[in-house]
Amino acid sequence: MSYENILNENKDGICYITINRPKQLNALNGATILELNKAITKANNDNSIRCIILTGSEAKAFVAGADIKEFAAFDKKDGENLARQGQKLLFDLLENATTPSIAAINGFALGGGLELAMACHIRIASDNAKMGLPEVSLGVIPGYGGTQRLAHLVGKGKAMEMITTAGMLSAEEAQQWGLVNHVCSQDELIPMAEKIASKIKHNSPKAISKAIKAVNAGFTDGINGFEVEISEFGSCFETPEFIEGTTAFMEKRKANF
Ligand code: DAK
Repeated sequence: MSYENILNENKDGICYITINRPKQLNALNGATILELNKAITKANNDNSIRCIILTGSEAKAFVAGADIKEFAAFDKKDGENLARQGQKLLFDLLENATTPSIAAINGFALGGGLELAMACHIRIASDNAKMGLPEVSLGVIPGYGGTQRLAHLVGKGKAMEMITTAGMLSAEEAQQWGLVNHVCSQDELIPMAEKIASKIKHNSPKAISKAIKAVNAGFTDGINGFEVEISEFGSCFETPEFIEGTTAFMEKRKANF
């Protein structure tokens, strides 16, 4: 499949997706959201893919936000439609994907860009990265899940400060706040993501997908995460991967999932 706004490569069980609109600092327009939807859906349906690494092509930017030039002329209805469509097509898709994803934040992750990183399961950042939700400085609020996911990740008080001040965090501050798991140099960013992915690759994909579902359930209104955990835990016992995992342990060898 050919794309205009992203680069996509599969290698050794990892799907690399690189947002590639360097002249606009990788700002997310509607076309890019659709291409990301296609690439993520394809990776998620491919059993040979064990992890998705999402990054930006521009040394300076992961994604500098939603494309301001595109949404500048929107009215109330367009705004609501795009928020609903975008959340479904990209942000919820990523968060609920059965394949784990790592956001490798290589520069500015602002607005929709930070929202995209927050929809990934794991976030790491290079030391030049800058993160923020500057929407209120433009007269809007975060519309791709940012008001919810930021509070889940850093807590309500810090989320309120970040959103109302429209300020940016350095990579180091983002790590202190719990927004990213690791910080490294720019050169080390993709190797570090690959190192995490290679650990993921050794584990049962079925169990990982069930664990993602159970963790997410705890952050979903009206769903009891503990109940989902019980049911997903039980369903593991029906999987060939459970048999392989436990057999390998007893035979003192590495499991082959
Ligand atoms: N959209 C479109 N173009 C962008 C862009 C963006 N978000 N960010 C940067 N660019 C473009 C610039 O316009 C410039 O293009 P030319 O003018 O050269 O044609 C080019 O990228 C390089 O940018 P700069 O010259 O500004 O580069 P600097 O290094 O000087 O500054 C910067 C880097 C990241 C600090 C600066 O570019 C900047 O402040 N960018 C805007 C950051 C921002 O406010 N992002 C938007 C956050 S609000 C919605 C859902 C969600 C959202 C909106 C609607 N609906 C459901 C409707 C989300 C909104 C946001 O993301």
